[in-house]
Amino acid sequence: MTAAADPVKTMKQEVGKAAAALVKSGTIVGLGTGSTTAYAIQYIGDRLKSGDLKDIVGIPTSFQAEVLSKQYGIPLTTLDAIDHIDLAIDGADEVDPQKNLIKGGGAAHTREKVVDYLAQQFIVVVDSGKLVDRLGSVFAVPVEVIPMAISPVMRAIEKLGGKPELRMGVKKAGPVITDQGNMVVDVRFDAIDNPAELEKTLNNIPGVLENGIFVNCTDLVLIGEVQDGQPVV
Ligand code: ABF
Repeated sequence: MTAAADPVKTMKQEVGKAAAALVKSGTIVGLGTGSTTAYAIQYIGDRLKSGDLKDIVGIPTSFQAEVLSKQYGIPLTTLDAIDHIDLAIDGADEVDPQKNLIKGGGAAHTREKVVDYLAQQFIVVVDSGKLVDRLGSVFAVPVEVIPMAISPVMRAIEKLGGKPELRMGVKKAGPVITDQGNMVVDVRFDAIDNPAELEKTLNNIPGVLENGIFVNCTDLVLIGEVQDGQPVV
């Protein structure tokens, strides 16, 4: 007896497929991180294999994205070898009505922000559970910090009214370490009324490398949901 398909997984697959369908031949594609974008990477690979898509190169936003892209046969390049990115596809942890995002649940937001902000078109792939009225309602703001500055950064964040917590590994004991060798502090705020302002303030704290607030950069949000047990995008 076949196991009933997991509607959430199927929905993520549909969202990823919809994003992959928007990739044009001969373009440079930013490849995001997370489980939803992983399906977009898979379907881009399928399109290359079928010949439906040709002559693209990818810019991965994390080691995870790099490994997946190689697994699915997507040729990769680096930011030193190109002068633009045509389209970036990436996930998010929260999306507000102005299409501002909280990203970084996967501790990859630093490279993601470089690629996603450079892209001429940035597409976000999420399930409907990521939609919020105001950023910070559900997800804490991830902040990448150089290890030697963890203590003063956490004090500075508390002065801003945030509640910082060092992100610890789930399987591996000790703090999560980013692809850059830094740590992540997750910060809860009572209310984020001005995401653009907070994004600048956080990044001005000495020792902070990057935070997971993404503002004024998203062109299209593809939202998946499950209706009557069926995935809808
Ligand atoms: C990544 O995708 C992160 O910035 C974000 O936290 C995550 C969301 O992953 P998923 O699609 O698995 O919910 O880009």
